[in-house]
Amino acid sequence: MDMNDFRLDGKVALITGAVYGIGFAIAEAYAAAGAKIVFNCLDEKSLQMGLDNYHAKGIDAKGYIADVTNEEQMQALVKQIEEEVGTIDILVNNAGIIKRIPMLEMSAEDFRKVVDIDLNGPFICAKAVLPGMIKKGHGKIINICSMMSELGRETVSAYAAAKGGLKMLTKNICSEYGEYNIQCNGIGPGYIATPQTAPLRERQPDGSRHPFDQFIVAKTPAGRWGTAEDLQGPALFLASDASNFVNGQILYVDGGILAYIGKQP
Ligand code: NAP
Ligand code: GCO
Repeated sequence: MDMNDFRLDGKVALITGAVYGIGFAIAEAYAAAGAKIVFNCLDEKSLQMGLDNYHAKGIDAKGYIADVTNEEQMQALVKQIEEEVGTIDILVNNAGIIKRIPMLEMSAEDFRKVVDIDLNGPFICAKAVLPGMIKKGHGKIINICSMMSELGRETVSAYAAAKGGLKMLTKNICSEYGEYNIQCNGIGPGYIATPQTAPLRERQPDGSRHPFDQFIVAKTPAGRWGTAEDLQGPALFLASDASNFVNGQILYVDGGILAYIGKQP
């Protein structure tokens, strides 16, 4: 076992939407392991925020404005990265949104928007990077799935449908491109304290913890919300040569919540 197998020296990693949150934490870990970091975002404001965040951590990241749902933009972005940085060795499909709306109140447009970003986006981005990976003879694609790739809950129908689909897209990319030494795996974070879940952790008017916050902590054997940093080790493993025979798997990083039926009331 060579511990250098966990290094990413000289590798080019594109982490979509990695301005803050989970994507940013994964990029930090990859930079520490030697990777060149590239991220995309939706507008100038996010681009500057991202560059400032990376600069504050001493990371020389390159950022570009491109929408993961726009195939033309992502194809052009990948070509620009290949010219300016190098062929992409690692893609993390991190960009994603959630809309918490009961199905009967959710418009088809809202449903489509969530699926477009959370499922079509990863398809578009994987399709853009695969040719370069095939040519190079190796590649790593890591899809940020969710516990909702396995479970449903009220108000997240679009998100669960998209993340369930992302689990199967992960298995299909594995099946179709494994022969080119390309590994495609997923990470399924549990409940992680980021801006995306901030509404579920808001203090109540009386200062008490949000009922959902209390529910999740009780349902999680680890007895806490996850942090974006909890995902760094698993993400590094799946991006490194240490996982070259791991393909089509979803690695749940959830504090044990998926394994646990919950305490008797
Ligand atoms: P977040 O804080 O909301 O960050 C998501 C990032 O994606 C934002 O920077 C967002 O840009 C960007 N983005 C959204 N749509 C985009 C598009 N069309 N093109 C490019 N970038 C886009 O989310 P997070 O909590 O870090 O989650 C990151 C990923 O992990 C998501 O896929 C999420 O579903 C998944 N996940 C999160 C949790 C959790 O508990 N937090 C658990 C499981 C899975 P803006 O800043 O412009 O909105
Ligand atoms: C929700 C949460 C979850 C988490 C995550 C769990 O509203 O239930 O946002 O969906 O974001 O996906 O793995």
